[in-house]
Amino acid sequence: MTPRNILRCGALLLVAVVMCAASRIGHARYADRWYRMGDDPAQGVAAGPVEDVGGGFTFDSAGATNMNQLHDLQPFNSPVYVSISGSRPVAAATSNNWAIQFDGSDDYLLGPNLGNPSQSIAHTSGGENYAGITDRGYQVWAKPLALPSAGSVVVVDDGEEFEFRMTTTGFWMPETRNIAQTSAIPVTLGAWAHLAQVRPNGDGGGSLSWVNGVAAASQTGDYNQGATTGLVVGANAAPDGLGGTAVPPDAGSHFNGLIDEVELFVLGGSYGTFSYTSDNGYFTDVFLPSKSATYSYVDVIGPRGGPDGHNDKAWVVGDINFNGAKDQADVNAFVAGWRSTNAGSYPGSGLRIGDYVTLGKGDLDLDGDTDIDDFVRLRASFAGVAVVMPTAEQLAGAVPEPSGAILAALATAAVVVRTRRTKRGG
Ligand SMILES: [Ca+2]
Ligand SMILES: [Ca+2]
Ligand SMILES: [Ca+2]
Ligand SMILES: [Ca+2]
Repeated sequence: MTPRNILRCGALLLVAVVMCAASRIGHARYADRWYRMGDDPAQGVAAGPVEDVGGGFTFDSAGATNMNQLHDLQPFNSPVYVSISGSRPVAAATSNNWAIQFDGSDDYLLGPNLGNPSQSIAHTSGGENYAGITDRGYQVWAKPLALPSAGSVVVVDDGEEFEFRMTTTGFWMPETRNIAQTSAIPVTLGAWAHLAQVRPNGDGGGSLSWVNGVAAASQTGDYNQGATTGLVVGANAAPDGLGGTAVPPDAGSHFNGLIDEVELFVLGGSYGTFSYTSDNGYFTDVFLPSKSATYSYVDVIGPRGGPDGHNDKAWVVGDINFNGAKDQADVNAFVAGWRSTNAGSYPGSGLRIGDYVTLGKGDLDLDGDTDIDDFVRLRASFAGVAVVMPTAEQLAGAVPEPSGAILAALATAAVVVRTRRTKRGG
């Protein structure tokens, strides 16, 4: 037993029992890794070089000891633990007190990739059953302190399949395989940014990225199957030609700033379907609590049973104005947002994606626009709720073309519904 496992064994026994009792039902995202960058209860961190404390590695907090579920990261060239208790990414997440700072010169962390979960170390070592599971994603907080002087630098690179970069000109840049997309979202130095990149639904579901909860890029989602290049945090990952990871990473690829709460997760199959409103940590942890006390941050449970570093509060389906309730204001917001779109606001050739901005305009299916599909969802989510719903004719009148024919058909359906209700009521 390693020193790390001895440290953790007692503390996690209870957690493991709770985990067994807890159901995964209701959650989609299931964390395969959770790098808290010093906040694992068994880590024993002090400010200073990562290699000097807690056994020398930084701990994976997703899983139990001696189960082949924990895949720690090895530090190279002395990235350091720094206290963030005065400037947390999520102020209300008070169990988060440490992050790791990278010097932008040669610091990085290295561990096994998640890649395709069915080929990952957790599955092949028997730690998890990811048979048939190919969907995945990650989210991370990054606080850049300086832009690169040339090229672009990397916050996280999972096996050279999925990565997030930052450009010399100060824009976030998601990359899938070797295709990078420069987003329109600027980097703010000295501020925490939430980065998320998700492959939610097979090759056809794309590789989708958000920065601070806002759509950043949409790319195609197929893999290089069987990638053995590692997970690198703070620099670029590349194959070494021998089945491993090139070390040191590219000299110009090192991130200058803080990185925290790196979560790599699996999706699909028994884990459920990705949902932006429950699986994007910026939306659940920062955006929703900022809108209503109904959504204020509480974290006592997660997909593995215990706290997971994310708000337990769920968005009320149909709450378009985010006030915590379904009411007439949501319907009015839908009408005001009718036919709006975020087309052209982000790069890439993948599926159209939405975010809290489009959702706030009625984009209930989160494909970036507010159209007839969203109206169908609006009506469904407000069934039995006392509101005045627009008629399809009114929506059609808002923008007569090009949706007139579809709306005319819906208007007929709406009349039928009203008639039936009248009869049943009588
Ligand atoms: Ca942390
Ligand atoms: Ca939680
Ligand atoms: Ca509302
Ligand atoms: Ca939509």
